[in-house]
Amino acid sequence: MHKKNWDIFCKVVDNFGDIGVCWRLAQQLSYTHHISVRLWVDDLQVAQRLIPTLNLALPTQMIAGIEIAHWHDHADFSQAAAVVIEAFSCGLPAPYQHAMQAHSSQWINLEYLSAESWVENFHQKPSPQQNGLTRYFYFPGFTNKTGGVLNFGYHPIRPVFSHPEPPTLKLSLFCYPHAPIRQLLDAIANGDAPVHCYIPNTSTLNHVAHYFGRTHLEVGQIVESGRLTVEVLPFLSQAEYDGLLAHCDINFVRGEDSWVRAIWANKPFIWQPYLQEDNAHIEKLNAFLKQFYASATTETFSAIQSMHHQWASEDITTEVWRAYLAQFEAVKLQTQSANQALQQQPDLASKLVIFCNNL
Ligand code: TRH
Repeated sequence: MHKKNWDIFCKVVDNFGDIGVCWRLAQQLSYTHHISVRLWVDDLQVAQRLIPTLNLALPTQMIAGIEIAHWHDHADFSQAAAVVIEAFSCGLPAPYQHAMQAHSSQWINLEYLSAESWVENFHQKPSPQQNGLTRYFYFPGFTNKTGGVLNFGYHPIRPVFSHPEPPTLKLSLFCYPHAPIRQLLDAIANGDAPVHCYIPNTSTLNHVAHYFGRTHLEVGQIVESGRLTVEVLPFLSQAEYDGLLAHCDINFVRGEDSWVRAIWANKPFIWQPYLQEDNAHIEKLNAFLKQFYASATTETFSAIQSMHHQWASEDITTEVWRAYLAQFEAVKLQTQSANQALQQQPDLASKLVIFCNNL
């Protein structure tokens, strides 16, 4: 029997990953584990981009069986849950911590996903706090000794496309603005295979517009260059974004949540890790590639690695894109078998529930 009431605290630091991960976790705890979840979010506007039915005027509201509460200084923090998830070391309000003491709540700090080996040593480690509470570190990861990978998939909603089934390779593009976007588009335009590229409307769209010699691009617009066709999509709901990943043959993803969804979409993907100091993101990337594609042949691994390294280091050449496509069938098979292996392990939410029950 598990503890039935959980609170998740989510601070939107930048981008969409903080709320992306927390919203998915909240839904999986609720749907699969029948836990009553309250999700505290400090920035409802960002949350609304992923959850379009969210009402910005309400301090608290129920969506898909989850209570979403606006986290601000004057919110009512008097009722602490049995289990409290602090996402990505976002900090918990002092009055809420008092309520946790009175309620003997469990305190879990959910960390970022990484395939690096040190994660196993820090996963589940307790950190006693001055106020008598114990905060536990929970590290998601790809091995049995880590916290697992979040695996809540929506029944994907297919976005509305202008060209639902182009007779070409379908690609989705979601990346950070410093990625070599123009070089990638150029490599595709000059490549051998025709590619239809769906791009949801984010801050990178102006780079795409510049590539086509325009000041901006509108949602719904379709532009072409050589072998490349670009279709601009609106920023999608999270469920529709999953639908886009399922629809495409190759997905360019970033950060944490879209990366995980690309893995579960079971299609070849190129992951751009969140930029960190001292090239820590490259170490994270290398650890993941080594772990995920461990059984790939040298040739296939090298094509995957070169593509990722160039994408992360801001320079893509036509040769690397060609080499990647030449290995495409092998990359597909490797991705599918790595996906299957990962599915054999318990997912993050299930492991988290067991961990909290056993505390
Ligand atoms: O937005 P991100 O770059 O988030 C990042 C990372 O999580 C990073 O690790 C963290 O440090 C930083 O935030 C604070 O990328 P991520 O994690 O892929 O999150 C994007 C979310 O947005 C994901 O849930 C998918 C969703 N999404 C949509 O719902 N619709 C869309 O159209 C697109 C492009 C994305």
